[in-house]
Amino acid sequence: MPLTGGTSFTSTLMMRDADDDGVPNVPPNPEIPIVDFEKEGLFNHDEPLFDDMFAGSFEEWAILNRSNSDHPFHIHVNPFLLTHINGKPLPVPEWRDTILVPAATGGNGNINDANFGSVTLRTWFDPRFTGSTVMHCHILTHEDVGMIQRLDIK
Ligand SMILES: [Cu+2]
Repeated sequence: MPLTGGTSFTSTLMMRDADDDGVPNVPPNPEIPIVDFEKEGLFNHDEPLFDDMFAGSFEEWAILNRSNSDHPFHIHVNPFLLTHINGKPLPVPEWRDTILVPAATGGNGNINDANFGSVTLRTWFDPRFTGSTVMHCHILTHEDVGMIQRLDIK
């Protein structure tokens, strides 16, 4: 389902930084971000995002918005410490379970020339809670068309 003037919901990506290979798709399409990340298939509610999320561990995630709409990111179970918005550090990091990931800006109609919106957060998987949970866009019409991702914490 295309966003207005943008890309499909399912190509709004989230990834660990180490997964960002940055190899372009072929052929390039000005309405679809150039991506070839390990986690290109994000927003799969049937499969876990990563196979190696372990209770008791800390992780830092950058969540990139490669679309022309804001998307409120919401995660269940473990809140996170929000440290950056669009790469700018917050004066004081905030504990959240929801944060608006800003839309990409600029690009003159070519999403690949846009500056992607982003938030950076640190999370700790509380060892009291293992099993499956989800993160999703809190615009429920987006969630309902697929912006929801299963997480398995072992
Ligand atoms: Cu959304």
